[in-house]
Amino acid sequence: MGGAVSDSAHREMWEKLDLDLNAHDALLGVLGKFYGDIYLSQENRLQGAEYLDFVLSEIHGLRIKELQEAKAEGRKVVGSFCVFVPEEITLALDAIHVGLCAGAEAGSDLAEQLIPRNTCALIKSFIGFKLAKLCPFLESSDMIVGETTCDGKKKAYEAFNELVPTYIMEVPQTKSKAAHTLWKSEVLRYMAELEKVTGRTITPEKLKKGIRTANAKRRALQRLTTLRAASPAPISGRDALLINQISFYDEPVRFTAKINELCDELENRVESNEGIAPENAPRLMLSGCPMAVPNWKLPYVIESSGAVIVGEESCIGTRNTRDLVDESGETVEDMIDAIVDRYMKIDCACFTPNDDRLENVTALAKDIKADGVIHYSLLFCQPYLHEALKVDKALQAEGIPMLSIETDYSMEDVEQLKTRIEAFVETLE
Ligand code: BJ8
Repeated sequence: MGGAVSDSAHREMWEKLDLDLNAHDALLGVLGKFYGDIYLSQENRLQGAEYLDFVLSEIHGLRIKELQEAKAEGRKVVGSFCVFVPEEITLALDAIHVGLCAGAEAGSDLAEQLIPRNTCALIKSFIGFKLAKLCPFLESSDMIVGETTCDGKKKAYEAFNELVPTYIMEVPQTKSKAAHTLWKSEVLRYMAELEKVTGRTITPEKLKKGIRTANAKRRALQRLTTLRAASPAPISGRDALLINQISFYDEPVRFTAKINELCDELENRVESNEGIAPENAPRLMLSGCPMAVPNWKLPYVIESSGAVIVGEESCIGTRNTRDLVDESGETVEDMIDAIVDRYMKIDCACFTPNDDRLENVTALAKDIKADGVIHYSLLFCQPYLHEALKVDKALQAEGIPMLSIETDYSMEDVEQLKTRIEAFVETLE
C-alpha cells in the first residue's frame, strides 16, 4: 500500500474522486504497516501469495484505475454492503460489482454524529469512510445498494441516503414461501433498476454468463475450503481470509484463475505433507460476523497463539461460497428462479428462525476437522450475539468447544483477547 502513495497518477485520480488526500495518505500508511506486520512477516508463505500482496498494495491504486477506465467505456460500478445483492445480475449487465463494507476505525468518530454510538463497527466504518472521504470504491460507484438486514444497517441507510443516494433491497427476515415470493420480486426490481442505470437489457445469454462467472469464483473458493481440511494446514487462516476479502474487489475472472493457481500450489503442498503450521497445532474455525478489509486483528491474535485457522463461517467465507446457482436454466425466468433459490439459502443471523446455520456450522467444523470454534461478534451486533449462544449449544452437542468473542475494530482489547485466546488454545492442546 505504501507504494501506491508515491504514484502521482494515482494521487490525481484520488483527487478527482474528491478523496481527502492527507487523511487517505495517513490511512494507507497505517494499513501498509499493519499489512507488513500481519502478512509479510509470515514464514513459508505460498508463492501465490504474491498475487494477494499485489492486489492489496494496489487496491486503491490500479484497481481503481481499472474502474475509471471501465466507466470511461460506459460500464457502471455497483457498490454493495451485503452478499444478498445478486452479483450474477450485475455481471450480466456488464457492470462491476464491488464490496463497500469497511473494516477500519478511520472516520468512526464522524459517523457517531449521524448514528448512535452503540452501532457495530462495520456500519460506523462505512459511514465514517464516506464522511472522511476515504473510500475510492464508494466514490466510484454509480449505484449503491443497501438492504434491510439487521436493524443497525436498515436505520443507518436512512442516514447514509442523505449523504449519497442509496438503493435499498428488501431482504426478508424468514424463509417462508411468502418471503421467497418477496425476495423474487426484489431480485426482479434490482434487475429492472440496474437495466435503467446501465442502459442495457438482460438476455438469457448474458445472465447465463453472469451465473457461470459467479459460480466459477465460488467453486475456486470451495476448492480452497476443501484443501484446508488437510493436516497439517497448508495455508494460514490470515491468507485464506485475505483471499475471501479480495474476492469482493478484484475482477472475478482474473481472481478465479489466480485462486485456482494458488490451489494447485496448495494441492502440491498437501501431497508432500507440507504445512504452514506444525501438524499438532490446534485447528480453529472462525464463525460469525463478516471481517471486511483490513479487519485482521482477531486472526492475527489467534495465529500468534500457536493455533491455525482452518475455516471461516462468515459472509467473507463459506456463507458466501457454499451454495451455487443452478446452471441448467435456459430462460431469464428460470435463471432468476435459480438465483432466488440460491440466495434464500444464505443463513444470515438476520433470519428468524435460522436453524440451518446451526447445522451448517457444525457440519463445516467437522468437515475441516476443527478442534475448536471461535465465535466472533462485533460489539452491538444483536443478530450474531444472540446466535453465539445457540451455536455454542449446537457445537457442545457435537463435543466441539467454542469461545465467544465480542470485539470491534480498535486495538485496545488486543492484550485481553490474547489472554483469552491463549487460554482457550491451551485447553485444546
Ligand atoms: S448476509 S451477515 S453481509 S447482513 S455485524 S451490520 S449484522 S450489526 S454484516 Fe451481513 Fe448481509 Fe447478513 Fe452477511 Fe448488522 Fe451485525 Fe453489524 Fe452485520
